[in-house]
Formats: sequence, C-alpha cells, structure tokens
Amino acid sequence: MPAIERTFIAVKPDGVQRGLVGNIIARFEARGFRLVALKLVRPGKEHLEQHYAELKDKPFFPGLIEYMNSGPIVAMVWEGLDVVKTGRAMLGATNPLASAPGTIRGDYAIAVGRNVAHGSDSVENAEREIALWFKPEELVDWEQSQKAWIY
Ligand code: RTP
Ligand code: MG
Repeated sequence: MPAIERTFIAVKPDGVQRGLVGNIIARFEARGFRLVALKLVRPGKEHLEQHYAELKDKPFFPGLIEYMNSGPIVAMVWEGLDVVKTGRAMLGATNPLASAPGTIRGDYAIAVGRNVAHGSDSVENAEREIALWFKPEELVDWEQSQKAWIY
C-alpha cells in the first residue's frame, strides 16, 4: 500500500465566521480521507506564532497572527493516501487570485489575507503541526468501513 499520511487542516477564523466548516469537512470526507481528530479552538497568539514560525520574518507576519487570533479555528487531522499533497490541491493556491475554481480558496476566497483554510505543506510539517495542535490521546484510531471501496 502506498503512502498513507496524515495532514493538519484548519478552518481559519474567517471560514468559521462565514459558515464554511461543514463544507470543508464534507470535501475531505467525500474524497475518502479518514477524520482522525477535530476540535474548535482559540489557541492564542503564542501558539499561532509557533504554528507559522517559518514565516516570522515576513512583512505580513504580524497581520497573519492577528487574523488567525481573531476568532475560533476548527483544527483537524485527516489521514489517507498522499493526503498532504492532495489536501493542498483541494485548498488551492495561497493567493485566491491564483486558486482554481473548484478548490476551497478558489470557491470561497478573494484575498490572500482571508483565505479561509490552512493545510500542511509537507509530511514533516504535518507531523510538527499535529503535535503542536493535538495531544496524542486526541488522535482517534477507528476503522473506515468504506475503505475497501476507496483503495
Ligand atoms: P497556510 O500555511 O495557511 O495553509 O497557507 P500557505 O501554505 O498556502 O501559504 P504560506 O506561505 O504558508 O502563508 C501562510 C498564510 O499567510 C498569509 N499570507 N499573506 N499578504 C501576503 O502576501 C500573504 N502571504 C501569505 C495567508 O493567509 C497564507 O495562507
Ligand atoms: Mg503554509
């Protein structure tokens, strides 16, 4: 069996405020991925700075942290074949101007600073982000009954 991976997907504060949580979950469910963990959180500035630590020298960093700290976030872990890369494809390009229609950002966002959802950009970053956002006991092990029809 090829690479079964996990990725960290988050609905950002604008996505929650705009009622897009169900839609985003539905896309990952329908694609065939397995939901491993899910919670609604306001993790605070320090946690968000750790999450986006790689971007701390970017000029948009303070605004990004303020945006991410402006309301609750839905934090999720999804698992499946190549889910890191596929999750990014489902999100669309960072700047919604370049996001293809049919992607989450291409369907629901206009501005890069309000781009609705986050997805890990590598398997290594997924592992780091999952460990930052979830305790090990929050990751749920369950058998997907439709698995034989997905793989
Ligand atoms: P994310 O981490 O949130 O999934 O986004 P991404 O990988 O597509 O893009 P990344 O480079 O990691 O940037 C993180 C978030 O910062 C905001 N951003 N603003 N004003 C700007 O030029 C700018 N560039 C990036 C976006 O909200 C982006 O998703
Ligand atoms: Mg990123």
